[in-house]
Amino acid sequence: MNYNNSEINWKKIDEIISSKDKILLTTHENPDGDGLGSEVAMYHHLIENGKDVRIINCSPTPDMFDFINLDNCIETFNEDTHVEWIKDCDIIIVFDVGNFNRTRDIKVVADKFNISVMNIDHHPHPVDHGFKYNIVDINSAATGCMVRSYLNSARTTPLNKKICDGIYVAVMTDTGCFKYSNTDTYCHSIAIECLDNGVNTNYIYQKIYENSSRKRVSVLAEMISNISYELDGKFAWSFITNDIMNKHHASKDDLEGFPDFIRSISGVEAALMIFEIDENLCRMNFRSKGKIIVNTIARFFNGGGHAFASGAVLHEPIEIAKSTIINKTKKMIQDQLDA
Ligand SMILES: [Mn+2]
Repeated sequence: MNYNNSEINWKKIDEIISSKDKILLTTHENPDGDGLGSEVAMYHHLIENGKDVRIINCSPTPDMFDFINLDNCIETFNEDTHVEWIKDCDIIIVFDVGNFNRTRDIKVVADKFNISVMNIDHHPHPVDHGFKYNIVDINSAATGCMVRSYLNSARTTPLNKKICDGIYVAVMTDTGCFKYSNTDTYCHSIAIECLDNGVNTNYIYQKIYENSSRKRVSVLAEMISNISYELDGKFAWSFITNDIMNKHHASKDDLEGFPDFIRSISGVEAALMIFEIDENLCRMNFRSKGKIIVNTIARFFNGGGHAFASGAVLHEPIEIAKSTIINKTKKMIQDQLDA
């Protein structure tokens, strides 16, 4: 089955999911609100339908999402305790992954035991994506919107609050609180439905966006002081080294939203954050206000993502990576501006 950005027949997809009894749900490493919210929504739907279902991710759940992790339903992969359960699953459903490799240990287990995998995602995927069932809609604002569409076909009863909490988290986070250019009427209709079902939207907003640790603010201050402007201020970028991270005892979770912050600057069309991962590896995250396509730049560095939000890694020490990335990015943005 391959719905690669074509009209999706959710009834057919439900026939497959309904026929399975033992189901693993998962998402990409360093999970975000869309991946986690999609899993949680699907989990509560499948539990209601009597399925043997678990959520197991390759990375831990960031603290800010604790409020949807009821009864610790979101587990972190542990080779000693989970392989035994996963190995005879009827199907694995992965959400929001962009690339199957980003499920890390889960993909290793899926491959080893030859388990069927269904992909539900709004990222572009390569032709050889490796999924038995590939369900992709790159026009969907969030994977959570696709899960909502699935539930519409799969259920005859209204969504319960637990499902709505998951859907709302997914859609709210991937639309930047209904602000980004991907926000459409469907996103708002989902928000209305969630409000009608008792979702406490302000509580969720505060949990996710008004919960900054002091170490995050300290790292943010360093990031801001490191911003450089290029191309008459149309392109701005900054970086975070491990020295900065260690100085403030910060963790990866503290860096959420930094690329969006740079994009928010007046006159900036394209934003870039470079993060040092280790002495020979950096991560880059691009954001665009809508004029510059940034996944082409990410793809040059063997990464991927959406037209206006993308990323890649580069195996170079950060001091070298900075000039490699900035020179190429400036050139590719200039080419788009000239076109
Ligand atoms: Mn997403």
